Amino acid sequence: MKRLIEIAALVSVFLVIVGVPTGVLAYDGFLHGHQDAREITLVGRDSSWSPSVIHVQQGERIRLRLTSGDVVHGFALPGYGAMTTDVYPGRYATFEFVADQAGTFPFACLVTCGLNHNHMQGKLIVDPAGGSSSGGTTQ
Ligand SMILES: [Cu+2]
Repeated sequence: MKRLIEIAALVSVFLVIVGVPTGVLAYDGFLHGHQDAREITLVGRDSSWSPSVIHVQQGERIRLRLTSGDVVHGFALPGYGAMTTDVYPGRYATFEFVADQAGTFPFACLVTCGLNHNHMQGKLIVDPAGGSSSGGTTQ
């Protein structure tokens, strides 16, 4: 009987030592990791962004890749935290975030890049979870 209690105690300890970290990691992966981010590339050129309108679904993990096709631009998406960066030709700046807020969020260039710089704007449209959407990106 004593031996049976020892075995049960060992099994219990084993389950706690292995099971708890495994469960925590699995839960964390479920929340953050397993779903790969949807990658969207934005190109700044001739004082405009392509695409200028980005449609995503609320809850999607998004990886924005920003580059320039001509001169140095800047990028700001104020609706999603402090997403600002310079955007250089031939390089990629990357932001990864979860589109957790539904709505329309303007983005713009922050560097005076040409005569039409003030028009270098676009918008991120986050469709509410469960709502209908055409999906994808549009010009
Ligand atoms: Cu600009």
